[in-house]
Amino acid sequence: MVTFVDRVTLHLRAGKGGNGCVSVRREKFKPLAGPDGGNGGHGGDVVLVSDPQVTTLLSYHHSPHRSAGNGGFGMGDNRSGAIGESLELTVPVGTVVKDPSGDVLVDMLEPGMRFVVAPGGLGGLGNASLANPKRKAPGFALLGTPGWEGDVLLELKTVADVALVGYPSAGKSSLIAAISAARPKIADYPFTTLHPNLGVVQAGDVRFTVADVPGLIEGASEGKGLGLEFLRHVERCTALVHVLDCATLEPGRDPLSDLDVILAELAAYPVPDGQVSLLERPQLVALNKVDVPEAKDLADLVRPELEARGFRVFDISTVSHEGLRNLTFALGDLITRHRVEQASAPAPERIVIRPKAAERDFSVRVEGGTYGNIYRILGEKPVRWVQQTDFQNEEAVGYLADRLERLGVEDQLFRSGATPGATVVIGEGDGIIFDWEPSVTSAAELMTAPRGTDPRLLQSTRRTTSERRERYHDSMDAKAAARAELEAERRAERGQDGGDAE
Ligand SMILES: Nc1nc2c(ncn2[C@@H]2O[C@H](COP(=O)(O)OP(=O)(O)OP(=O)(O)O)[C@@H](O)[C@H]2O)c(=O)[nH]1
Ligand SMILES: [Mg+2]
Repeated sequence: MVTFVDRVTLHLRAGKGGNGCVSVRREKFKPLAGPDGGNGGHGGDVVLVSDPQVTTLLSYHHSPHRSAGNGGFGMGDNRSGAIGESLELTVPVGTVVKDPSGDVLVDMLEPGMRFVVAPGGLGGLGNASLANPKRKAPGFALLGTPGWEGDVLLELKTVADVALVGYPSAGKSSLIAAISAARPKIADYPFTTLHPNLGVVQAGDVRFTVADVPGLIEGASEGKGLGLEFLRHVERCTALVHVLDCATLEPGRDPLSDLDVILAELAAYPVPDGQVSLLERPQLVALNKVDVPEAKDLADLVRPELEARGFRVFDISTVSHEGLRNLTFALGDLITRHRVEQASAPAPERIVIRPKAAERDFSVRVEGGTYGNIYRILGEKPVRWVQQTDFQNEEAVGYLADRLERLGVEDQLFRSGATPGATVVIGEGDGIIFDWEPSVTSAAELMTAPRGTDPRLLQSTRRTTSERRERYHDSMDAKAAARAELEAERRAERGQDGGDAE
């Protein structure tokens, strides 16, 4: 049964945004009292939170499909849809989040870090929000956009100050059990430890963490034993302790050759860019099992040689607890010194995760197709706008066209050589396909008239000032003529009447 998992692929789906609502307010004596359709709620995000209480990615191994709640629909009477419930996934401190191609998205190396790994979709605007002085009663609303959907890779890299490395059965787990409250499995067969164990050690007033990783053997870098797989967990350690077994009865093994083998394996481990290679970190040697008399003799024998090679050497026994205090205090000093150095060193550049600046741009890609060129419009905005459009609703489609026009998509299409009737696709894949009918404003460049003239000017319906003046005079003349006629008629009538009376 698996009890420890340090690598897992998560399949995530953030919540979909709720659709906006089309609704018209009705009042007793005013049945059409304006739009009142509410906005859809935003979809919930999937958020990773680093939590020191969590030590394994096991739960994600068992259920890697996770999704956040969808946003609710907008409703009439200006009621907004409910906001989708966000999903928080707790991960151990030291989890590295990567995209499927292996690029690091974020390194959760501090407790309490939050990373929105899958942002939820946007809720669509209701027709109340789409109303403006020019468009008083929109008969459409925007749809919610889908939330982010995809895979991410979680990789746990334990964060500890000290790592214990050595052959199997050298007593690494026994050591961590003797100096901390950790209780790993201890047994006299190789590869007892199958996953890293963490312990907290208190030495005087220094407190530091120690990691025990599975044993290494010759050829580990080629995958022998458990391989170098678990050295990922010592990557972030400040110091290494070589635990050497002085009581082994295996032929061909002694503390010195063991150390050489381990050093060679460690040298073969590639650390990520920007980190100190394992062998350049401070290293101490612990000669273990000195409670056994022969082991004590052997330790005395090899100590000068090790010291000559520049290592600080400690005789220890995890059974009698001999030498453990010296070792932990030496480690405590080392860690304190390192911490002071770190604090005085210029702070490493903090990675600030900003929401991606909304892409102002879009691009038009020309692709050859069986029936002539296809013009593909790519860019965050056009793609989102298409997602928000209800294609059953003509008004909504018109709104989309207006938005695209305003962004300058049409001009760009002309510049790319599109002609009326050309096939235009928005987004990758099949996307939304339509035959393009340019609107008048951007048609100027399509005209075949000579440069500097525009045939549209000829059919201009706008009157010039002199024309207007002429028209005015004409109408004034006409009015004067009409008045004169009326006057003449009246006079004639009066003449007749007068004639009768006289
Ligand atoms: N006599 C004696 N035996 C010890 C001492 N430390 C560990 N052992 C024994 O050595 C054996 C292996 O110990 P572990 O702590 O499991 O060794 P390990 O290095 O963690 O081994 P793996 O997990 O297999 O890599 C056990 O049987 C322990 O009881 C010691 O100081 N003295
Ligand atoms: Mg062990």
